[in-house]
Amino acid sequence: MDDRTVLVLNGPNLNLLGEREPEVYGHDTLADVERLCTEAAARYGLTVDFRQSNHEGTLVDWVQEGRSGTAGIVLNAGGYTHTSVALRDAVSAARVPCVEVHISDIHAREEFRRFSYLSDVCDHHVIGHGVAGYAEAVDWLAGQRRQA
Ligand code: CA2
Repeated sequence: MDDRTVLVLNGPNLNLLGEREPEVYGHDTLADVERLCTEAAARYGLTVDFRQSNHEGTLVDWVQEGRSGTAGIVLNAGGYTHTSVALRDAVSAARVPCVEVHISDIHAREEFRRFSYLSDVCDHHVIGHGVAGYAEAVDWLAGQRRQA
């Protein structure tokens, strides 16, 4: 990875996207989301490193990997959003901008989804815009580079 790479990280169960709960998460698969991110990044001459894991420690390792020397991190931490101090600590150690993304509007769902351990350590948030929110996150990171 280098400073033209956007690291896009997806947490638990996001590999199931498009298979269940289309009324909440839509019909796109994670492969579709990767394509969306890659296309958005290409408009700015950026590349995407797109990953998914169901494991908290793996996500922590990946945030640490991308914490410097990249164009930034887009993070949909899935269920770990609402539980993980470890992921929060990893994000707070990042020296590159981090964007929290959620496909659904976590503030309009069950009470337990309303709190995010990541919200105040991320620099920007795209919540409830469907999978298009990932492309918006990439756009925002590209904008940050122009301002730097
Ligand atoms: O809205 C989001 O993007 C979430 O981060 C998705 C997580 C959920 O735990 C968060 O509260 C909000 C869950 C992703 C699970 O995705 C599934 C996709 C299809 C079928 C079942 C789960």
